[in-house]
Amino acid sequence: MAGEQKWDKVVRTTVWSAGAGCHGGCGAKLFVKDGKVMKVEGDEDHPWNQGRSCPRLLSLTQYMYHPDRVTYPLKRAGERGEGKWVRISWEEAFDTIVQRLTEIGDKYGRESVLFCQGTGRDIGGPISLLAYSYGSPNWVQFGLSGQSCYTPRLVAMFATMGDYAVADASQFLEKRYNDPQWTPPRCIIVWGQNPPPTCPDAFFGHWIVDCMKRGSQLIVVDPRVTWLASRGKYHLQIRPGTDGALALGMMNVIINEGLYDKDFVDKWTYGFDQLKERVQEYTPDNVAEITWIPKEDFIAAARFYATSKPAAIHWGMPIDMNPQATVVAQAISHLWCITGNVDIPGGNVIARPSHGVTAYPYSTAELERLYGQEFIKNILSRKIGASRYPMVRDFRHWAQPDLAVDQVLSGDPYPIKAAWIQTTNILGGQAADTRKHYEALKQLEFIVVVDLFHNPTSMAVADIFLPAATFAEKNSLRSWWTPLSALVKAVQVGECKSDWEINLELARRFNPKGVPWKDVKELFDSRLEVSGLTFDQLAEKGSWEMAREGHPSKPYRRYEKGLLRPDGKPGFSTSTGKLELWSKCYEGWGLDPLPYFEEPPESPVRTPELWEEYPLILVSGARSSVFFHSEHRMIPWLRELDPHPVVEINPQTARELNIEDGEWVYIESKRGQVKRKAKVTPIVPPWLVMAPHGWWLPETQGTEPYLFGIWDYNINQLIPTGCQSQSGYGGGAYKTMLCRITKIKEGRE
Ligand SMILES: Nc1nc2c(c(=O)[nH]1)N[C@H]1C(S)=C(S)[C@@H](COP(=O)(O)OP(=O)(O)OC[C@H]3O[C@@H](n4cnc5c(=O)[nH]c(N)nc54)[C@H](O)[C@@H]3O)O[C@H]1N2
Ligand SMILES: Nc1nc2c(c(=O)[nH]1)N[C@H]1C(S)=C(S)[C@@H](COP(=O)(O)OP(=O)(O)OC[C@H]3O[C@@H](n4cnc5c(=O)[nH]c(N)nc54)[C@H](O)[C@@H]3O)O[C@H]1N2
Ligand SMILES: [Mo]
Repeated sequence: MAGEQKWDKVVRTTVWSAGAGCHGGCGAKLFVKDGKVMKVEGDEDHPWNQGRSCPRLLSLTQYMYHPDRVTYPLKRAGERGEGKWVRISWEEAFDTIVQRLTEIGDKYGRESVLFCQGTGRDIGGPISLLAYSYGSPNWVQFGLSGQSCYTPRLVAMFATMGDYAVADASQFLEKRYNDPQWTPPRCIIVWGQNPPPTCPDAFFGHWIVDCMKRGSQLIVVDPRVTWLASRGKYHLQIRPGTDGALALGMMNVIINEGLYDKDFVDKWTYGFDQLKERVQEYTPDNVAEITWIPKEDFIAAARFYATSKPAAIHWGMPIDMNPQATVVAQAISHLWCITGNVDIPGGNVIARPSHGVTAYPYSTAELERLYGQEFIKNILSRKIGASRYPMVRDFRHWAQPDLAVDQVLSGDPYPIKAAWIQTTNILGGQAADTRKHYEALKQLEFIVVVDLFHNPTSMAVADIFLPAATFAEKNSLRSWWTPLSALVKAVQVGECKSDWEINLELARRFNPKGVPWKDVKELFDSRLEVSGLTFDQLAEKGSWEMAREGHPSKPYRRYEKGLLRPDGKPGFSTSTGKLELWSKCYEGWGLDPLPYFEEPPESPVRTPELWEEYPLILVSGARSSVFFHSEHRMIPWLRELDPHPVVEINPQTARELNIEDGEWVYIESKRGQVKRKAKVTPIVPPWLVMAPHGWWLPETQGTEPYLFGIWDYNINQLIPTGCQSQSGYGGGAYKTMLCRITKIKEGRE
């Protein structure tokens, strides 16, 4: 092919949403020939991934052009669950949806429609646009018990700091590790997260490895021996759900030994004396007993963290799934506050939407302007959970998921009659208590699913199925910290549309006044106005631009420069202007303003009689490095790497139970049982088993009653709902249940 132009074009874009699936935000190059993506590479010019790409990105073409992908709108032909569908046009789909949702809204009230999303892809914008334009306050991550992903961390940090902070691996700087402003953290605590195989929340595992190459030493807090744990200076092998006690115990050591940053604490924090008093209850002996970590280990780790400035903490979702997650996250954020590791190079830096752009309207003022005061009042009062939980009422616009499913079933205080399901596989992995969510969804009169493939949820309950685009097939916008990024459309597949296109069209039909934009690009341009860039300009820059020097979205030490507060004064964006170790917000919500520890709902300590019958702690859902939640099981390259629904069992435990590696077993709890293939591995301690979530078998029968095998394999059947803490956010028991393992006898499989 010498001299011949091999590709028609190479499109530089941002990886986010369907395809790879993740929250990542990598830069990618898509090689296009004859209207098809032929090859994908990580973009070596992108400061975040610097050319790297994950297995899902590398298999993108298998995903985009998969024979099972749904590429035009469908209408259910037979009964729900029969798997009979007919092709319809977009026009018919839109007309039917508008007609049905209008009828239901007129009869039962607009709040009777749930707008359900999954994890944070580029869905927050389109789905809130649609829900609010339609007039429902019930935008919800349906099934995610306790809203326990990310939200508890966010609220704890906002309550403490007025902002959100992340470990600084130089990601805010274009030159990255070579930028002279940056210093590597001397210590990084990796707390309940396993970043190398995952791509969690706009932070990459390889950043930690890059920091390690530059001298960072690790403290890893994880019950499993992860790759990073095996390379840590300290590995604190914690009993799941006891992280709050550990954080308080570490503060006990740091404060009582005088290792905190006194000047910083005096100048910039509020409530230190009360915190000091509170941590006295958490003596090293108590904490060792609670957490099962030898006290010498966490004392040494606490000393190391406090004396290694700059030090950073990088944490994960098991914190959000902790009982009292908002309290645990508060305690962990106090660690960087009392050691003065706030917004300094190599510490925990404040992360704000790049250039001040928000990809969708979410401030109350903006929402009021678009949808009117009456509607905002409605959100605050009618949103499910708002009247029970002040935190749910005031922080973010989500409805509370555990109450939402209960309300579908009870009709109390008002009926729920329809659901719009977009970017979530509720029955295939998001929801706790799968059966309860199945019963609830089955009751609804009308359900739309917007997805790329059929899955157990769409098969069981969809009336209309709308085909969504992958990231390679759409324009979209991302301002999740820096850089400000564009997703740039490279190709079209079938009749698929982006979530933004679908929802903009429907939103306009429901509320022409609230939707002034003629198309998605015009909407993006209006969101981008504060950056001085248009969507096309951003796309032309290779799809990203880093935050600009002097802007509040660019570190460091912004609290000294008056860049954080609306009044332009130095300090933090809290009511006291300080880091609130005693939280005024929590106090205002009727919650304890200081952190404390509470046992998980089921545990050897809280429910000892249950522990006798079910003597293993069940952690579910540690991430697979090839799959994203319930996705990608149909992608050949990925399935080959992770072929079976497994359960990790320690060799000693397996021996006691007479179980060999690779044998099929039951995981049983008081709620039921699922099948798994034993993976005998010393990664887990003898008292714990770990079962990945999101398992269904796309190669098997999708129709009722089998539904691709969810009743056999979906671990979420063993996870209860209703464990949200007093705050309403957090506490989903996905990591802290009790179970036992039994061998599947001959003939029973
Ligand atoms: N047992 C257990 N369960 C868990 C967890 C756990 O740790 N343990 N983790 C929980 C957590 S933290 C989360 S966030 C949830 C996640 O739960 P979900 O977000 O529901 O997970 P996915 O399987 O990724 O489901 C997404 C669905 O949306 C489709 N999809 C993907 N991208 C797009 C897109 O851009 N547009 C559209 N329209 N559709 C798209 C996919 O094909 C898939 O069917 O799962 C939770 N479930
Ligand atoms: N490849 C891939 N990447 C993903 C996802 C995916 O499905 N696949 N999902 C995305 C989503 S939505 C999320 S929320 C993130 C989640 O990603 P992470 O935050 O990394 O969450 P997990 O993988 O569930 O758990 C991380 C580690 O915490 C440990 N752990 C379990 N329970 C506890 C506990 O009680 N305390 C402590 N200290 N540790 C515990 C587990 O052993 C595991 O090694 O990943 C995102 N990235
Ligand atoms: Mo998540």
